Amino acid sequence: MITVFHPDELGHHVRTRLLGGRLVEAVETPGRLSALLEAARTCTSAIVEPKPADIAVIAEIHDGDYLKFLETGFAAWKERFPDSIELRPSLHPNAYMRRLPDDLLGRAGYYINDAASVLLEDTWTASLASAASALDATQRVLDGEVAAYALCRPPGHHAYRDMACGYCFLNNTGIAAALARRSIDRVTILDVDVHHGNGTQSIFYDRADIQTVSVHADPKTTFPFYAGYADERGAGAGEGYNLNLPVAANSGDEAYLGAVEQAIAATRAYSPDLVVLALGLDASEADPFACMRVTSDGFSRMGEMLGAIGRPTVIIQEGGYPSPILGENLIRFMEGFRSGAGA
Ligand code: Q9C
Ligand code: ZN
Repeated sequence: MITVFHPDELGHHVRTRLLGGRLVEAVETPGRLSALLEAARTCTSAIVEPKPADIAVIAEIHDGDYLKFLETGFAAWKERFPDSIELRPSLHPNAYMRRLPDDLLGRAGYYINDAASVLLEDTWTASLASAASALDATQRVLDGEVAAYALCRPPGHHAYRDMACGYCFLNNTGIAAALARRSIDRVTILDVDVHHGNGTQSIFYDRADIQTVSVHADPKTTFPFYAGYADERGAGAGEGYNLNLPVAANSGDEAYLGAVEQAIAATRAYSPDLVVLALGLDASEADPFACMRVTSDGFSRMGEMLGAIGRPTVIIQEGGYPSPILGENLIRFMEGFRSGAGA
């Protein structure tokens, strides 16, 4: 299996995160990508650069004005606030008021859901590079590779059609699925990141051609809080094609892998032509978010179970934050995946 990665993904260096009313050290950093890249050098056969992203595929998943905001918003912000180093809005629409205004501050709050999703000068180029890696890896699998790994950063699964959320700007797995749907009929996006894939769920909620399945910490206690419950099953033509498998916070291997097994059963029942795997490693017992207690052995077993689905698979990196075993967890996952796939 090859790794697809673009050096522009090392940009977008946000220094801080807001926690408990204070700015503390960021965790979604270029450094976490370097750790994953070093691991990928040992557990995959080669690191290759993607070709530039096809914007037309991205525009199938995201709103055009939102994309323009990501591309030009920081420069406009800089003009208005010359001393500012980052675009981080402090007010947002809600269920009672959600018109799109003209003013930049108003638009920034509209297009960015939370304080975690900070826009910098090079956020757009990093996000485009991340999506390019996802698209390139997907094309390789469509062309006949059994599996490919897209080392994506920024991550994507919290990003909505028109809203950045939870460190995510472009929904990489959704964009990968859109490309795949140009040539195949059925795609499953299977998400094992410890956080619910709320953006992905929203984008495909009313569609039957792209099944969305997410295993995650119960949103009653864990970000993104407002979505990810088991009774969210899809709507209209998409009814029955969204599956949420919340797991109690602080659970270990047995509970988390039990939910992954259910996710795999639902995937097999749908019988997709291609699986897009949203691979977050933040269910780790050592992850700084401390949501779940999955061990390195657990990631190896998870990889084996997912490899054994036996479908062409694009593995797309989502979360997973700095810890002494972040790289090891990727290596163990990939070893497991290869052995499960019989490759
Ligand atoms: N105190 C991904 O793993 N901050 N995103 C939560 C809770 C956002 C995680 C703060 C966490 C986003 C891709
Ligand atoms: Zn996550």
